[in-house]
Amino acid sequence: MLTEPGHTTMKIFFRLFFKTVRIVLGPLLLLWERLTLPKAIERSPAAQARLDAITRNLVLYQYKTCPFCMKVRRRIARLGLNIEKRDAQYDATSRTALEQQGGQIKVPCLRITDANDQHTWLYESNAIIGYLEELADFS
Ligand SMILES: N[C@@H](CCC(=O)N[C@@H](CS)C(=O)NCC(=O)O)C(=O)O
Repeated sequence: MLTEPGHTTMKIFFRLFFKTVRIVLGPLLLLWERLTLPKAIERSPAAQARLDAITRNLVLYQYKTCPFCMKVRRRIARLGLNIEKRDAQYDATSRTALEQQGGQIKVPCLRITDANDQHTWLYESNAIIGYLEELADFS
């Protein structure tokens, strides 16, 4: 089916609008995040080491200024988890991996690697937070 010209114009307009919002609000959002990042809950060094061994198998694909990613990053900070983060917006390798292996360009996405080196790609901020909370609870 052919795309209507009006539809294409609207798409371009929205893309530019959100890009502008991101450019203007992005630095402010990052500053706010840095100033208000929650303090990590305390746990024993042994418990932290156990948790670190588990979270070594996790990678968060994200955009710096995506609000859903910020929500997940705040929870990661609060839970005191050490999780590698990859920029799927500007880092071409990460973006391609997210699209080809995860299945879609949507962030946040948590890549979970199992004992057989198989990856599961978990999308949706609430699902990721639920998964991380369970990990932190059981460790
Ligand atoms: N319901 C999703 C929403 C995620 C979402 O909309 N992420 C946006 C960035 S803020 C996205 O990935 N858009 C696709 C793109 O930028 O190409 C969640 O809670 O994780």
